[in-house]
Amino acid sequence: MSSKKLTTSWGAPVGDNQNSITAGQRGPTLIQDVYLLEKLAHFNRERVPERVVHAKGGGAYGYFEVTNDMSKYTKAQVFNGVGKRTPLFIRFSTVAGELGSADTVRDPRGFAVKFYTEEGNYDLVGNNTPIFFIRDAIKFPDFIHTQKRDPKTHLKNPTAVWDFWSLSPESLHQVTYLMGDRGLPATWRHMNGYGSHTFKWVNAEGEAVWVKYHFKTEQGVKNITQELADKLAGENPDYHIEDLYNAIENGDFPAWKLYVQIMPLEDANTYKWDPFDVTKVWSHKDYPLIEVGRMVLDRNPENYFAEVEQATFSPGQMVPGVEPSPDKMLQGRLFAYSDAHRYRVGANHNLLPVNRPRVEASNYFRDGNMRFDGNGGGSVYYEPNSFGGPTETPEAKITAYPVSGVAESVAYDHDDHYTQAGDLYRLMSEDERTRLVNTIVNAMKPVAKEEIKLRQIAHFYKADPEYGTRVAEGLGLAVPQEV
Ligand code: HDE
Repeated sequence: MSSKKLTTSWGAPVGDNQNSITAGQRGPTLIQDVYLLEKLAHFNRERVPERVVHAKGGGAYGYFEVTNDMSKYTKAQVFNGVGKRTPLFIRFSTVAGELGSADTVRDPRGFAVKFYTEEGNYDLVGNNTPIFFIRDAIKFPDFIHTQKRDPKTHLKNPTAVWDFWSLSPESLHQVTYLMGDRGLPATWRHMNGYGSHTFKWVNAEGEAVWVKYHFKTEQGVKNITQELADKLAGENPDYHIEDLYNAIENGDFPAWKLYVQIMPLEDANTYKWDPFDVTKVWSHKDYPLIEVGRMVLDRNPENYFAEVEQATFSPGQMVPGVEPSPDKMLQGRLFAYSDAHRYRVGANHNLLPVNRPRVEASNYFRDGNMRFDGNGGGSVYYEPNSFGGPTETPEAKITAYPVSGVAESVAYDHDDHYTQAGDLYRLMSEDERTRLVNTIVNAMKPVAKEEIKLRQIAHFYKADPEYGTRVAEGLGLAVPQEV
């Protein structure tokens, strides 16, 4: 078998990859062994900063196929024309753990899809839950601090977790979801995905609607028990990565159906829930699921670092026909992701093969770290110009959207954090409720201050008196007397 010549990074043949150059057999190593220096120096630089959240994950390639034409609602080509196929890359992840942490911990799971559409990349960066803990981006760094390690002990800190949640009652719905059975998906293949936020779709006539995305697993939703999750976390911390990899290698391609909920623009002013509040869902009775298409994952990446670690998803990467809503979380995310990419991967992250659009990107951006393509060659590098440079597409402008108001720091005006959390509790079977309460009681036991526990119990009680009572009893604390 003929093998390739081993070379330095500058392509010259390597004479010896086992023995460094020394001054005699026992002499010190010579600085002139530049290959050794390069090898050690490159090794020191193998790590890039891990994602500050969603550090641990796995990815796969696949395609999306339209089964129901959406041109009535959006001009986005990816959702138009029955049978239309668009290649995609997906990354699943846990949120709070580090790169080497266990896959089966109780946590939301990231569900980030990059559609390589004919109009550029469209990233739908969602989770396996339709809601979130908070609803204003300004709270995110503080929230994540409580999910990560305590700066003094470098341990997870349940007191901080429940202190923050009990003082941020908008989290109650997502906390109930997370502490329930769906907080421990059996595998990534056995969970649903959600865009979570409300987005805007615009059709070719310029008519807009509000939209929410739901990916429903064709494998069926399957969860595991806390006991099994704990066992797997010890025995095989990479359980979910391995499961997805093996399923795809074995030709058992996982699939999801994509549905949307569509809300007419004007309903946003009168609907009983603020549709831009990501801690709330829209009732499926009010806005039924409409099928859009099917996502299939059929190819594993060739190289984890190149394709999964360096993948950069951003809710800001949209295509014509998809626009943001005024959701305050989404608005913050429009900045945060691309900023993370510039820091973590570099200003030219979109030139990397996994991130590069499948259509040619042509613009007046030039230079920057690791500009490894032709950098526009000798083409015109400013606009306006008289040299036939790339031109605008007026149809791709955002749709006009009237806004009014006074600039101020202002909260959402809907303060009912309890009805939907209570509805979720009441939807659960008796067994599920018992597991939910046990999980919460075990999670809250180590909280250092009784005041925090009581405050949180009062929230559970407001959602449903039985819910609050059972948690209080489990913790051996007083049951609140009134709502
Ligand atoms: Fe993220 N989030 N997030 N997030 N998020 C990141 O982006 C952030 C939020 C989600 O596989 C980071 O590239 C802010 C909601 C996924 O690469 C960072 C806010 C939802 C992934 C970031 C949120 C998500 C991330 C970390 C509040 C579900 C992994 C590094 C305004 C709808 C994507 C990076 C992947 C990753 C910020 C809230 C999902 C720091 C500021 C809500 C799936 O930019």
